[in-house]
Amino acid sequence: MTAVALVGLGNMGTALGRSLLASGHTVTAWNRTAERARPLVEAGATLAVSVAAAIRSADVVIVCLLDFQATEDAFAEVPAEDIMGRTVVQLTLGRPEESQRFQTWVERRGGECLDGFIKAYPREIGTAAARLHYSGSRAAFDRHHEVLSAMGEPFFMGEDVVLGNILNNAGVALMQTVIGSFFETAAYAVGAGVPLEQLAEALPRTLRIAQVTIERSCEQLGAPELLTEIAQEAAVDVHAAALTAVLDSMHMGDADSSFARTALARLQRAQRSGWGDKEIAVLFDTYRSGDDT
Ligand code: FVH
Repeated sequence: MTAVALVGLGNMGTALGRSLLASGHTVTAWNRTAERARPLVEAGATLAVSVAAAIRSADVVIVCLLDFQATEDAFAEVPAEDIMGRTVVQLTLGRPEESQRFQTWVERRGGECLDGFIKAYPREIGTAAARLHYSGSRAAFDRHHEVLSAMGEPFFMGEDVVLGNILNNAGVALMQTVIGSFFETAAYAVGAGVPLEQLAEALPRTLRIAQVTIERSCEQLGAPELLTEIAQEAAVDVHAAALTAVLDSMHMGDADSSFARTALARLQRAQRSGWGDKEIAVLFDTYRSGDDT
């Protein structure tokens, strides 16, 4: 059993607290709006009067606030000696430089820092569906494996906080783009009469094909000789012809098609570069150049 301080009791912080209590750890929690702590206190946590008081009661400090400005506000009054010898696990989402600055802040005060990324919704925390990626202090990760495991499967990415942060940002960008594209597609299909239940059943299956494409593209990008091979699954020309037909159909209705049009522009750019008979992984270079025409 470990004494944990939990800073931030929003939707995610509260879920983290519940999973820690369920695993037998003690939780002393702080939230800017004390009223919001009530559900976790009813579940067995102790409410601290300040961030510093919560930290002093614990070996491990878990932070889950809206952003790093909120972290700065919350930690402004914490004396350096309260951080000394403790592990601070920062689960707030932010920019790479913010993660790095926070790590430096903790280490200068004699603490160890882990920057973590939550790959789950609050309802999944503490279940097998939740995975949390960590970077920063390997020693802290190993020492507190039991606490970290209470929240979800812990996965260590490396000591470089910035790389962990960037990988997480890539995941967030991918997720938001996929979801945006889902709504665009749903607006088209529902507007054309497809029942929502059929949409809910069929579209997630397409994500499986997207997953295979991501895995295969990573494999090909890691072995550039594969990129020059003639496509064996689906060539850029095939993707472009399919999406052109889809867009013709989408344009018959009123729905927005900006995601699909952007995707087609990329495929056409690859065709202009002479890559029409290659696998879709060749698109990577069109994104690296930063020119989106
Ligand atoms: N919810 C999710 O599914 C995602 C999953 C992936 C990771 N995120 C990140 O987790 C962080 C917290 O997200 P959240 O969903 O818990 O957010 P809220 O429910 O809005 O709670 C926000 C907490 O932050 C406190 N807070 C905000 N500003 C300040 C401030 N200036 N000083 C001190 N605390 C502040 C807020 O306090 P209060 O409004 O209740 O007083 C909440 O405790 C986030 O980084 C996600 O990207 C979640």
